[in-house]
Amino acid sequence: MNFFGNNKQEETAEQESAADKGFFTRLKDGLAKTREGFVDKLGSLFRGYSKIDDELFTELEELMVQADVGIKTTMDMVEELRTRAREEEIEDPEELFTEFQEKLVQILKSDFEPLELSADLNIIIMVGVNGVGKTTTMAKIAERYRAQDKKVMFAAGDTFRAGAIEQIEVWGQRLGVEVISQQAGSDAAAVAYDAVQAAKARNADLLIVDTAGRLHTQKNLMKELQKVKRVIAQEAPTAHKEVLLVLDATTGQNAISQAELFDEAVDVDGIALTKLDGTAKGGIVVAIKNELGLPIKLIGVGEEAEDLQDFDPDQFVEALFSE
Ligand SMILES: Nc1nc2c(ncn2[C@@H]2O[C@H](COP(=O)(O)OP(=O)(O)OP(=O)(O)O)[C@@H](O)[C@H]2O)c(=O)[nH]1
Ligand SMILES: [Mg+2]
Repeated sequence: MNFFGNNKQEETAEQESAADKGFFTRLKDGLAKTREGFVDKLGSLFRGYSKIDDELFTELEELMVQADVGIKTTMDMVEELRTRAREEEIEDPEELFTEFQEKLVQILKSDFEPLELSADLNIIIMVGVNGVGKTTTMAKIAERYRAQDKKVMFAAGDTFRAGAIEQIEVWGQRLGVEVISQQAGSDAAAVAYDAVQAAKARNADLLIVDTAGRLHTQKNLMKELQKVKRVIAQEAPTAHKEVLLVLDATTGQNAISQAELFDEAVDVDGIALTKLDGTAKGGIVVAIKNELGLPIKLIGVGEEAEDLQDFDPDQFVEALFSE
């Protein structure tokens, strides 16, 4: 079965042949910077102490904040570890490290919801600030479902940035995906309207709507997104609809405020977190899970189609902590 097929996702490191860079290896490679810049340091920290004291907790807090776990989540986690150490009379720092990892899995596991096509017609609206990876992520999603013989269509809803329509048309040609577009500068909601009619007429399984990057603080542009969403809801009432917010892992804590404002404006259903391969601060995953209450559906760990993966908390933690 193709890379994106479901059974591949259950593959373990041992089952991968050397020739086929499989799912787990890609994940591990993609998280290399975070492993080196955060997890290895955590290991050294816990191993470097012979007893558990305030200094250990202070150093732990510093490491976590540096890795973008965020102040709030860091404080919550460290407080809980202190309590556990006291109540369970843990004296060995390495045992505390195990507790730490368990807590991490627990946070990451809440609301585990992968992307799924659950209706006859499924519509994904890609939203996010400029340059986070909306268009490439939608191409990667399309490639996944094309490989499962689904009929996928694109709506060229970024009518704003120069070259955006051409970019999506190039992807469409490369992937064999029909693109519905209008000329540059036209109304994004009108493109969405056309695209929904076309998707219904062609019995598409999945329509992915690109949108222009916008700052979460630009109120008028957020209104435009609301209009796109409204038109889609009116024209495709029975379709399964998702607003997928794309966040760039390298932007750190700013990603949290982006998510809050997009969620306020258009009710985000899930997050695609891109460019995890480009940062040592993968702790942002923990902050997102703990502070936003929004499911991370997909993670990007590289530039290739296969580098867009379902976010699987167990695999993620295994890839982070494996030697
Ligand atoms: N390393 C890495 N690069 C990525 C990943 N996802 C996207 N990119 C790169 O990020 C850059 C921007 O991607 P786009 O898809 O054009 O971003 P966008 O959000 O559509 O940008 P605008 O349309 O300008 O708002 C491209 O060079 C992508 O290849 C990822 O997971 N890892
Ligand atoms: Mg784009």
